[in-house]
Amino acid sequence: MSMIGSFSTWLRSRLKKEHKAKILILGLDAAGKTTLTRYMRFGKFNENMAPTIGQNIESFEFEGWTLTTIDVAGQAHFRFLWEAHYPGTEAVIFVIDSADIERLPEARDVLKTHVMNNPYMESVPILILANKQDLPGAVEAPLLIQMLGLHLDLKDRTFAVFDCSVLHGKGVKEAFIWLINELESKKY
Ligand SMILES: Nc1nc2c(ncn2[C@@H]2O[C@H](COP(=O)(O)OP(=O)(O)OP(=O)(O)O)[C@@H](O)[C@H]2O)c(=O)[nH]1
Ligand SMILES: [Mg+2]
Repeated sequence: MSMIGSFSTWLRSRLKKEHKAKILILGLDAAGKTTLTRYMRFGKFNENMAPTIGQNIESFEFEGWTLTTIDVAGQAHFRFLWEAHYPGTEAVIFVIDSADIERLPEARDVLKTHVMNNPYMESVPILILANKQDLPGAVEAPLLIQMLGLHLDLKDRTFAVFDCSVLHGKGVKEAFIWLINELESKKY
């Protein structure tokens, strides 16, 4: 093989390698993490009856990337298990049920403890999904940012909040495109 040929083979393998990312999906129980994961994996909404116990690990292709998602159990008594997945996380998705106003303070506390104050998450892009926008009374991103104080707490971090409804498949793709762009800019 010529020098140019072997260089381009090497470059291709490097590029392929770089187009992989481990993404941790966090959030309270019933926020929609597993529904999101299945939507990305199978391309459609599936009614997910069972709360997660432990975690679901899925791999799927998106915009030329191989994304491995770790969708954890959100119930309070399982949250200690999240720690095992922090090392090597390249991006975090925090899913919020934006129609469940009563639990927004809890979502904020969990976000603060497990993402904002987590040394493993210091330089990873943070995608916050304001999910369940199809439900009446769902809080939209600008208000959610105010209510959770994200404009203050995350001002030095790479983050974005996207409105979405996994049920209707709205806003999900756009949010993942933002994440991919952030990953691209970190890897090159
Ligand atoms: N209306 C509506 N319901 C949704 C949406 N996304 C998820 N759900 C529903 O919310 C419920 C909880 O979804 P899950 O995906 O199991 O939530 P989870 O965050 O994985 O919960 P844990 O596994 O307990 O941490 C299910 O009944 C879903 O069908 C959405 O965009 N709109
Ligand atoms: Mg789940």
